[in-house]
Amino acid sequence: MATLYHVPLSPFCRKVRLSLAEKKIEVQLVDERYWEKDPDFLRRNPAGKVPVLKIDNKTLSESSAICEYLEDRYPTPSLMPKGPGQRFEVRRLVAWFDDKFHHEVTKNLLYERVNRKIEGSGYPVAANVKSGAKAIKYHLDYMSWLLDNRRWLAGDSMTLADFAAAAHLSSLDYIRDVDWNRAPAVKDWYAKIKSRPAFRSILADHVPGFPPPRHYANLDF
Ligand SMILES: N[C@@H](CCC(=O)N[C@@H](CS)C(=O)NCC(=O)O)C(=O)O
Repeated sequence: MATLYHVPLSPFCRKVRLSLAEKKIEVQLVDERYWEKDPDFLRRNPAGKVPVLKIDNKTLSESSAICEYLEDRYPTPSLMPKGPGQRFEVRRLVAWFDDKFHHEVTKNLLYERVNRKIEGSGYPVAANVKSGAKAIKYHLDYMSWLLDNRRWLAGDSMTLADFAAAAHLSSLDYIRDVDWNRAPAVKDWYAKIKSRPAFRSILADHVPGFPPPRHYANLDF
């Protein structure tokens, strides 16, 4: 069986968990306190970051490289379209969420409110939280604009782009930082993706000291 070293609210780990679950690959989850820099962990990934996936006698890191490995090795069901233009769009959007959204929103909200407390690195910096709360509005509006023209974020089918976005938004929803009323199209998209069996384990997450809101695991909101 595969083993994923992760932290429950990490969007990068969640993206990999969603890919594994959608492809029905059984996985054992191991909580990794990456900030403690355990030598065994650093041997598995010298970059010192989660996720790390052990599968097929390999130790893999970097969430997008992992997801593309899974796509190549376990192609069904596919989370990547076939055409070069569509594949480009999926990769562009995965980078949008894992780079831009992560820096502007996830770091400023999730890492300030949750990671600082768990890692013992002080109180949230109010200016960062304010900046994240402002930036998420722009991102929700951008997603709404995409979803006005498409069924899924990158086109007609569900892809890794949807999992990247849902991974970030689900972690932020866990701490009540998503104003779903601002973006009905995004809310509908999230309700659709959240009701997939692949999402179950993510909706069952409980981080001690941070109880999720009631709607977090509610499939109809
Ligand atoms: N580009 C990496 C980013 C992973 C990442 O930043 N993970 C965070 C947890 S959400 C981490 O392990 N941070 C530890 C560090 O940066 O030292 C990926 O996609 O896997």
